[in-house]
Amino acid sequence: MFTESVTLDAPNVRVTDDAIEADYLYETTRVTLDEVSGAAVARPHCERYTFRTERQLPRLGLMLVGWGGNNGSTVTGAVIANREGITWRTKEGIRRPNYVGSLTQSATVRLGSLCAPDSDTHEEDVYVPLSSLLPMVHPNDLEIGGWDISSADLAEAMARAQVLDYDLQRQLRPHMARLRPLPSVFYPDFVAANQSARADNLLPGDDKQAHLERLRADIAEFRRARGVDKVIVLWTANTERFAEVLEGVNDTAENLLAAIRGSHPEVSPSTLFAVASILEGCSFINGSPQNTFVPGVVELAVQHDVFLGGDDFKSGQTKFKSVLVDFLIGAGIKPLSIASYNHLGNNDGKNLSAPSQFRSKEISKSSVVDDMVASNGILYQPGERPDHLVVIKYMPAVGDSKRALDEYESEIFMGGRNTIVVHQTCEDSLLAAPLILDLAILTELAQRISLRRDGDAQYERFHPVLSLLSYLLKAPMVPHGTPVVNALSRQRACIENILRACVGLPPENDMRLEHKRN
Ligand code: NAI
Ligand code: DG6
Repeated sequence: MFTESVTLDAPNVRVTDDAIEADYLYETTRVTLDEVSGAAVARPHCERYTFRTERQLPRLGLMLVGWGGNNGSTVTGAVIANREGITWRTKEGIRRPNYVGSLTQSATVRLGSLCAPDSDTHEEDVYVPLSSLLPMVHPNDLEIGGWDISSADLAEAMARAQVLDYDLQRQLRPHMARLRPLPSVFYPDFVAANQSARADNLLPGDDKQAHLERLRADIAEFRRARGVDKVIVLWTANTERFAEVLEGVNDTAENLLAAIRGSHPEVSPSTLFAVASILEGCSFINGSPQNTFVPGVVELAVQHDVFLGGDDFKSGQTKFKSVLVDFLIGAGIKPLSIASYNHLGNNDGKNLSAPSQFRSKEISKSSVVDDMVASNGILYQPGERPDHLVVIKYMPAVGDSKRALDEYESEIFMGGRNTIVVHQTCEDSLLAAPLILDLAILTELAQRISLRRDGDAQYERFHPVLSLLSYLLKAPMVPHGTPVVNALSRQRACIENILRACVGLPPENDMRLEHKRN
């Protein structure tokens, strides 16, 4: 059964006007290797934590870099349509705005099983909205703004994107025409040459320090003018080429700041935005695949205790891949090859038709099965991996409606073969837009959570590299030296179980012993 809201009856939880404090037993398994035999030695381990979540919701600003792109205009139009309750006609009838595809707005979690009062009988499962576990900002309340190298206002941008239905665009037009992206930094060397034609809204000159100061001032002015308590900056602009990581240039925070002062050519626009955001104390999320987060950026974020999330929205093909390959390898089946082909006709596809921008995407799309392969030493010898091919082609005629074709060839029992072929068609931006909202909402929530281990004097925040967001990103960035998890179900369980911990509930373990006893 489904119910809309949750009330807590937990002795380990204290709810005040300011915060929810939950005492929590964190149980893990610690493994050591036997020095003689090399066998794994497993020991159960528990630690007591207290999670503290501030209850007061801020007025949240979301600044999009690439606001006038397909994702930027689609997410903005969708929020306005939801906020204003705009319905629209299609040939199938009247449509209503929604947040389908958003984890925080449209997904549920199993709270527990329904029990009669004072009884040990467990009946059906009870599901609640994921967003009902903790106070979260609602997307309708977001203040959205941002930058674009194209001067088109958001109404023109929406029309150019050709994503939303015409009758919706028609009604959104007066709202969107008032929204105009701020001028941005454009270093043409980082994106495809074919993007220069739309670059008519640029910060003058090529002094990167001056550009940094201007971006910082933009953020501060947005905060002031819109009266928001917090700002999150999110890159949904074009995919850039990878920046070279150079000793003395972008390898440390100090060197990076000096490189900006010297307008070094390897400082990319996205890195400049990340630095501006960090220096303004704003979390920064990278929705594209390039290495915005060079080591100097990560060090700067740690110094300023600001969250970074990245890289590259995980919307369709890759989400499916991270489920399917997890299923195959988890079932003891050996994927031998993965051929991932797609074509699309939007501006993203146009930009990705250039080799170095395609290469950035190829890297992030290819990394998503690494941990699953490494997890199974029965199927794969050390260093062995499935062949993995990624192809992206620009096909203007299909616009934003991306076509993805994947073939998974696996080895099954006794040398047999299993071939699975998947064909997916969908509007790319309608998959990505809800992820933008989730990334902002979860990042803001993470800013209000702190945790304290028993015996520690102080609460601490999550590490500035916010791996909690992995579910939403193709190539999840994690704190240095910690394992990357790509399997979608594990990434989702991480979010769900952390939210449960914050309200003092045990993690979902799916043992269901209550239904298995005689
Ligand atoms: P788009 O090309 O429609 O939008 C990008 C916008 O960024 C354009 O309006 C462009 O003018 C602007 N731009 C380029 N450089 C800029 C700069 N330096 N400063 C400010 N604005 C700049 O692309 P779309 O479809 O919106 O995708 C955006 C990004 O998200 C791309 O990098 C894409 O690879 C990535 N992405 C998209 C997914 C999807 O499903 N739509 C999924 C995963 C990633
Ligand atoms: C073509 O691959 C364009 C890309 O920007 C993708 O559409 C985007 O990265 C989404 O990829 P996926 O694999 O998450 O569907």
